[in-house]
Amino acid sequence: MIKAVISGTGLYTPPATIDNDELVNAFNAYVEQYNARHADDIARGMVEPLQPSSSAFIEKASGIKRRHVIDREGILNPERMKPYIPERSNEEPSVQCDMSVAAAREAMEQAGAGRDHVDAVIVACSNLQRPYPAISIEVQQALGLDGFAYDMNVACSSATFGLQAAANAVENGTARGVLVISPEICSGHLNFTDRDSHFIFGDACTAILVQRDSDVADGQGFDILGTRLKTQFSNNIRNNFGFLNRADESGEGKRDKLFVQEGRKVFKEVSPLVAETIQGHLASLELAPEHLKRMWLHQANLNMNELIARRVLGRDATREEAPVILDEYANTSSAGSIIAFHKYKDDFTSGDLGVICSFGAGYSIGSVVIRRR
Ligand code: CO8
Repeated sequence: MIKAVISGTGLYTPPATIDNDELVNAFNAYVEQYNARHADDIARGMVEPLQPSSSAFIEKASGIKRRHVIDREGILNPERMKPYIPERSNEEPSVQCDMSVAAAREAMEQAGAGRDHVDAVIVACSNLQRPYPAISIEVQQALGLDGFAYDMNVACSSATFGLQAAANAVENGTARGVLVISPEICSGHLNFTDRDSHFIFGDACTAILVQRDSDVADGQGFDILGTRLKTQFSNNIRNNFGFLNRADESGEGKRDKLFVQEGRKVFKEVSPLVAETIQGHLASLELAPEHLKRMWLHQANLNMNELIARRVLGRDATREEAPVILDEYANTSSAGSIIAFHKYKDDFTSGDLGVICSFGAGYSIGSVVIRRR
């Protein structure tokens, strides 16, 4: 029987960063300009004045200190408040293809896998820069791979859902080696003029290579012991951007065509669901939380992760048990838990157990239990 193994991971981090003070300065300059522009209507009570943001609030409410972004200048320009990412011709690689190739090459190198060992590419992320042709097929060509490729989107859980699809394909023999790549350009869909959410997201791309066990050297990589996915419909994280927008002009430019959320509700509703999903998943594998060396959790909010880890373990988790990368990267949607895994896995020795767990819009939760070979 074929078993699926995570044999390598890769990460592309955009070089540009924005810290909280820089982001807040740009936001507050925008607020001042807006309020000055609408001074008369504000005085007549016809327009609500905008409130300033604060770095202290951002760090306390979320744990985020800075974020990496594809473009800094456009986001920090109070006249613009969105990234500037120039369009490319059809003859050039797309932005998401470039990010994907960088992360995928690192994953293949780490695994020691050549092109002959990889025959499927899943690009799994929250926001795809075009509907077709699939970004994954472009990546497949750029990497010189045979086989097949497809894109998928389950918001923050795209990478873990992609991991289940990859493990299934390897175990049932429809693929030999599958790359799951998450090129997250969250800055493209973040409303930088919205005080409640302007600080939440950053950009990054991760790649994971899943291979059949017989292709991976003994003692290398992580056995996938099991995957568990859970979805439950909610409007609390939503983005109504889509191909039907042009069919009703009245919706153009409205707030709901970018990321919107009820952050408090998400926090309250998702945290217990995640803890239950991890506990149920471990129990189904006849494992207990104390068997885990590490939880690589989705990186949206530090307080949320501490609460989830406490619920799973029955006590506070240490930073070694539940590593944090959101201080440096902010929420990179589906890339977050994989960045944590990529950066905090090298101290594992044979037999050590861990769980990768994502959660987010949908709601969607993905749990992947793994064991160092
Ligand atoms: N500066 C200063 N004060 C602020 C700010 C600010 N920027 N923002 C809000 N406040 C004020 C509010 O006005 C409020 O004031 P008052 O108490 O007087 O009413 C007070 O601060 C508290 O506000 P909140 O209750 O909103 O603050 P919270 O403590 O709940 O923190 C968070 C807000 C950080 C958003 C928190 O609720 C959170 O992180 N929740 C979880 C969210 C989450 O995990 N979401 C997952 C979404 S990601 C996902 O699924 C992927 C989607 C696809 C990606 C798309 C890319 C763009």
